[in-house]
Amino acid sequence: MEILDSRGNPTIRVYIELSDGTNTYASVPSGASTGEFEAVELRDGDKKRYGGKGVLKAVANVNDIIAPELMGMHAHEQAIIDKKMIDLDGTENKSKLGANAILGVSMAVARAESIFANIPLYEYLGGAGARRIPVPCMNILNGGEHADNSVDFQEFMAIPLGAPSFKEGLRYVAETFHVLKGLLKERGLSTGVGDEGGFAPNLASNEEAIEIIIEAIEKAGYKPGKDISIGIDSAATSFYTGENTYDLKWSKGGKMTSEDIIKLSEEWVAKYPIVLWEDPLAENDWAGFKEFTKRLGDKIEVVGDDIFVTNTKYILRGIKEGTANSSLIKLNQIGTVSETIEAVRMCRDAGWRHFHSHRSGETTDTFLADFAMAMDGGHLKSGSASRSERLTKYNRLMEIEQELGDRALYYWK
Ligand code: 2PG
Ligand code: MG
Repeated sequence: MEILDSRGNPTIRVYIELSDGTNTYASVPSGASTGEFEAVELRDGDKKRYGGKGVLKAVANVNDIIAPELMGMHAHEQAIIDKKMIDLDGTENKSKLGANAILGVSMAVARAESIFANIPLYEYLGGAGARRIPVPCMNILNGGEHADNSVDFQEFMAIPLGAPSFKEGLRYVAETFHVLKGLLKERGLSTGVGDEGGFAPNLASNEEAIEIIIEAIEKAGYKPGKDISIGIDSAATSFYTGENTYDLKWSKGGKMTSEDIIKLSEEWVAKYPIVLWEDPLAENDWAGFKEFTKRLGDKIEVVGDDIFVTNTKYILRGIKEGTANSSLIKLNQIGTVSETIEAVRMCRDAGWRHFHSHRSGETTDTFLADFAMAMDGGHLKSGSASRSERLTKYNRLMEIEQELGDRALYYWK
């Protein structure tokens, strides 16, 4: 069925029933700062409904094309079911049936089997070794395409590396979020939030975002770089204007080249407790990315999101060329659970990290929490300490940590 996501746009929810009566469902998220080569999210294009964003065609593809083909298959045959849908679609980017339709089914199948087997989803997908709770990288200040403020970089994350457990880590960064609100208020700045629940104030520069977050960390009683570190997702494709030009409206530099961006990043990494930087350069700027990694890759995690789109074809190129040292992982960028696991496997084999992520348009589905846990990447991002579609994933991880008790692990690297 068609449901609405956290931005009020249609998305798809897939219901599934097994022959023993087990039934469940899964809902699919949707991005705003999407990579050019992401699998295709099928939208109706009928301007009379939701400005063309309806997903009734994707729903029909599930009901009329996918469902009859899967009837009689076993829900534990995830890879076979996913392959079947990939073949049914027949395109390279899932544009015929829609990655939203296919992923909804793929997730629902995994969840149904875990319920049938009476094993938590993270354990079904990750085995008995799945006991490390990912560090929450909390995006407490939003900019770029996720807000309408004067900050070019999309996400500023507080990362509680020094916490003894997930629960404590979440508390560290949630407290920081509340202190940040107070600081913004004191300065007469807006405390309204962006798409991922982080504040979206009009600041004088991108750098001011880092400085005010560090101030909030300290005021909350934590040590920057020890208890809580910083991560950035520039989502640089969104301000790349072509021909080696990045148009940063809110930096002293203004129009910058790749080299200018790298120099600025080096300054920031030397000055601030930054441990992770996602999409510092645009998705087509492979050379810039490589240079960035050459100069900063031994100091921080360099994550490719739009450039790799959770696709082994691009991750492999990145591994060969030394483009990054980590890949963002989003189920809906590639469109099936099995292919997402392949992307993770490729990262692991190369000694890369994999950073698990929600989308800016989300639902209250908690699949991501279990999936990140199962893949054992050590960290995930699910937005800020506001908006329930963000917190539901963090809360699910607290639940898992409690369930695991002494078996639970919490560390970054
Ligand atoms: C990103 C994501 C999630 P979107 O760029 O990493 O934070 O944003 O879902 O809009 O692509
Ligand atoms: Mg990103």
